[in-house]
Amino acid sequence: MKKTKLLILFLVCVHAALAEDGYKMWLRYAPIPTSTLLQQYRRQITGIIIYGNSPTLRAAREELNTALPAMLQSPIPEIKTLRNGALIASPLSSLPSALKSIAIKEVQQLDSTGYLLLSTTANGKQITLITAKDDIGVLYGVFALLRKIQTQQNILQLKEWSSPKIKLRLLNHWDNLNRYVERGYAGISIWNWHTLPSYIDQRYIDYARFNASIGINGTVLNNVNANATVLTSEWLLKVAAIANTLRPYGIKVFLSARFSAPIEIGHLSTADPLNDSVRAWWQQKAKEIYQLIPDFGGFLVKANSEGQPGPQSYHRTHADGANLLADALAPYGGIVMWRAFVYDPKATDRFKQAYEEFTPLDGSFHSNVMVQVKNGPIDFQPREPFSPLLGAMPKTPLLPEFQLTQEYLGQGTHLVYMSPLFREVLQSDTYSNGPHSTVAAIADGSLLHHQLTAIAGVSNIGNERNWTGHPFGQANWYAFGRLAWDHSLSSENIGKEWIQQTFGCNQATDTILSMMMGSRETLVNYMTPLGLHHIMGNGHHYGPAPWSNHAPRADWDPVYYHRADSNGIGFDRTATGSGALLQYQPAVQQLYADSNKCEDKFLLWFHHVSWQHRMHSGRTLWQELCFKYNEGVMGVRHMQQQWNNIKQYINQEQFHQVSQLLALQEQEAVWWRDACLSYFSTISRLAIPVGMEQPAHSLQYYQQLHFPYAPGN
Ligand code: BDP
Repeated sequence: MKKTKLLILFLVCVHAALAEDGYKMWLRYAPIPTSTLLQQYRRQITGIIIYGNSPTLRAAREELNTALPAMLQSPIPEIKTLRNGALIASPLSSLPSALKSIAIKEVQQLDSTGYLLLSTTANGKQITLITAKDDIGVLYGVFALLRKIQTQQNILQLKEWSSPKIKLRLLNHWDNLNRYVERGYAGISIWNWHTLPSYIDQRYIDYARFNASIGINGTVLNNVNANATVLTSEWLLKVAAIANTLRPYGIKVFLSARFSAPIEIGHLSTADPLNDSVRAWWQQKAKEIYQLIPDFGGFLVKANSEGQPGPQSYHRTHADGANLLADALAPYGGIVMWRAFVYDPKATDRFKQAYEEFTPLDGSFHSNVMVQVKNGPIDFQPREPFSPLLGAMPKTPLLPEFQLTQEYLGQGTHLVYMSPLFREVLQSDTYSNGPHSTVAAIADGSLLHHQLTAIAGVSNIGNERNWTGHPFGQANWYAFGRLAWDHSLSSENIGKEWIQQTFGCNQATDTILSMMMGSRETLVNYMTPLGLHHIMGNGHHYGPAPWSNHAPRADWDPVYYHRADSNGIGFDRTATGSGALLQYQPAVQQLYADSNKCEDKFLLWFHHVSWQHRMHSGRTLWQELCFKYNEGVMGVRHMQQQWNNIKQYINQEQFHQVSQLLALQEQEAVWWRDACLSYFSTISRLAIPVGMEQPAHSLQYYQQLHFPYAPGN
């Protein structure tokens, strides 16, 4: 006994002494400080019983064995018989009958992957029960209990059950096979294809743990700008090795499929979806995949978009293309996620295109096809109205796509907590089936009773030690998973959970939460206030370039989006302009149609208004624009102060890292403000109000900055 105690003490000291490099993210399992709560946990959990022995239950056991002794700083042995303080983690079917009858009522209410946490008495012993219909539910329950302990909540009278609202909760990796990550700001891809399938990096297992801990249950391994090589027999073995590693954690593997693969690796002369040889090729490919990966999830496809091949090259529709792949996967239960991210340089307004191309196809997709729709009509901007396609295809299950990697939100250097962005979109009412037709209700299938339900987040993960580059990028991965499981959770609660698990439960929590909660609005203010959008540098999308008008396509140019001229600024999308607003339901149109009533935050999305336009604040548009840009810069400075105030609670390494990043963010916020206002001031011929900080450089200076090696491009 003495020896074990000593060993634990030693381990605890080593744990504390080891520098926190962020690798463990929200699963740090730091020792709970001595307190009555710690005493309670120690009384409450004295031993572990797991009935059953599947790979998933072994993962659950391992997690408990790692986490509990570390947090409780006392040995928590595996035991065979019930005693006071037994923690039981097992699927309902494996429980002894006495326990089964205690839990059966609640478990029946769960879906196949939900979990139940219950404090109860059995055979006169006080126990904690984690149970579910299936092993994966048990693993989710284990993570839920560990989250409670990490966030130092009472676990005395647990009676809590939870099932995910959305069935498929997916990460989309934009990882190329050479490990370059498109729009990646956290190093290269974690998938080391070269050493697969023989070498299984510990990172793959930890990746699975992190994802399972927040309920992510699917991952698309490769970039939507796909390389057909991943579908060759040699590479499928590598994919199978990843699938085998992730499977115990309930995570299914999917691939981005290149539509022209039958030509590129199948040596056919066409990829025409109605051609018999092409159909046979995909069927054979699906068969091969399922022999290696029996639970393969399916394909994600970007077709006829930004130069990717697709069915339109053969005068076929998106539905023809999607159905081709869907038919090949159907015998095995696989699905196709067909992306609606399409736009044509000839279109009058890029905003309108996905809707125009896809709504006529509603009803023509086979039953295992989902259409994947970006959250906004343009492209993952700091703020967008919800995509009008969401709600406009009632016969087709739609799957909203968010972007966790911060392509347009400060990339690798800006602290931006994106949960408020996700929530803003999920809570938006599309009115597509009357009031309360929220995007969330479309995603979870409740609005139109779709059985296939999913949500996707473009991953922000790379091989940097802390996974996401910016330490606060972890919060976006975390929040996405938590909201995918339960979109009714608040950003505050999710943020608080993340902070406490990541930085410990201490007096810094409220300050960090306040930094996070304001951060997205702050970014919108210093980048694209009042409904401006897509005014970042061409191609790499780093930094401001509202003057830019030389792209190969007009709809890649900022001037296309802000339309500033001597009269005013903004994109008229009302009936008098491009008419994009008419793609929404009348109730939504009403919100935005009148430039005097439209919320400031969407004003320039829908209206071209004069520089003198009177804003809700009483200021003119020009004054308001200056005011907002300034507010953004001040917001970053405020975050810097807040961070400095909590220095004593944060470990040195992390404190220093975030301080430096915030300093960079401040410089870049100033740059955004000064470059944009300098430029807009030459167009409006109005001066930046006296008393406001004035740009340090001339407009020409900002215009000549260029970034040939900006990351992720
Ligand atoms: C844009 C990115 C581009 C992606 C594209 C997509 O700039 O790299 O390939 O989206 O989603 O945001 O397909």
